[in-house]
Amino acid sequence: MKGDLFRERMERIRKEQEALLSRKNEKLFSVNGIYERYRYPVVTRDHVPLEWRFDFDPETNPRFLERNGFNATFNAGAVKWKGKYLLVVRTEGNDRKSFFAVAESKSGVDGFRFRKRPVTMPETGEPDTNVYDIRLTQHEDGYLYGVFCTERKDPGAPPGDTSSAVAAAGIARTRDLEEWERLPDLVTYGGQQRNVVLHPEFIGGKYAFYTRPQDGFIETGKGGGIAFGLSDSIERAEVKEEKIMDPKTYHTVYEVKNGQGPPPIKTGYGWLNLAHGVRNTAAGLRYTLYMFMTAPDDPSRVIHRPHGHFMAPMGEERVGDVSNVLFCNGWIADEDGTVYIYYGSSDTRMHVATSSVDRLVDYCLNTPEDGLRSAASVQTINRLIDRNRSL
Ligand code: M1P
Repeated sequence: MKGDLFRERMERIRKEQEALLSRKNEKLFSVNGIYERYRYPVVTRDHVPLEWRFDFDPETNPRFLERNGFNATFNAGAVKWKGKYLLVVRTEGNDRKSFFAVAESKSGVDGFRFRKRPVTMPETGEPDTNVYDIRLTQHEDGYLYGVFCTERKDPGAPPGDTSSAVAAAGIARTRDLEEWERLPDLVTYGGQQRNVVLHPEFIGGKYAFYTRPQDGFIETGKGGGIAFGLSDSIERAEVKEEKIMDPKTYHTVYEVKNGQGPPPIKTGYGWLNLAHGVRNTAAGLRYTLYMFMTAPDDPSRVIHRPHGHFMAPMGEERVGDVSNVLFCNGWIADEDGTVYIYYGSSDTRMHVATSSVDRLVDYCLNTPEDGLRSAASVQTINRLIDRNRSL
């Protein structure tokens, strides 16, 4: 009897997961024309391999119960690797701990399957409590780098405070996406760090980082804004000076805080940057994605700043563990100019949208800037109407 239960449940769960993993995705028509969303998320917690979740021994698990549950799969770094689209997914267990796990696909829009085991990320002398939100950079020095947030309990927290944490940028590198070499965490002097990204090229012979100095774990305080800084070394990375290149700004989509997304994409017009901006609302924080372009010869100088959000949560994206959040730390620019934008929704699941380098350049060059006042927005609309009426 018990053997039947084991077999029935196992077969059903395996079959349902296989149907999910082999489901084709469908590109949706886009009214704005700038990018296309897809019908289904590309990685969800239901994609996590059954071997990581169930004890397959009928003796020790006769009811085929899940032993190790997963809560969410989101905020993935991305890279094209040996012809496949790879996501290094923030995979979060029911125990709240997240770790990195590689999921690969041949198409980039469906068929993502996790590798056999999660990434074993080495630690420094100061163990990480939680690691997340990795940005992958194929650096011109020949390594693939992962820069991620490492979170540890705040040693200065008063007794009874079991929540305060300290965030810093962990750095690791690999040549094969199997074995990772952990390097010392990035040293900065502007407070805590999340959303740190390594620029793919040397700048004046130095490693360049996008940082986000902030006073506390959640609040940026007098910090905030995407900053840029240089380091002589990557083995002992240290940014002595962080220059704010994209400040948080009153009454924009990045009024409360912002953070660089994936490493920027190089184009003939400048570097395409994708970031997240955060504003406050009566319903809590709202995270949207926005873009800007930096100068070809100086990635710390913003030359085009389209107004408002580029993508905001829609439909089921709006709801999850932390609702009303879009977050992107991975995109892939393919050889044919297609750009795969991988984004997490509401700290719960991963999606893809596709665009092209040309369309994203067009968006950055031709979307009006934020005039920072309602009257300026009306003027912008009237200019467009006037042009259209003169046609
Ligand atoms: O919960 C929303 C996001 O919050 C943090 O981002 P930021 O540091 O910009 O506030 C991160 O924890 C991120 O993973 C999360 O999606």
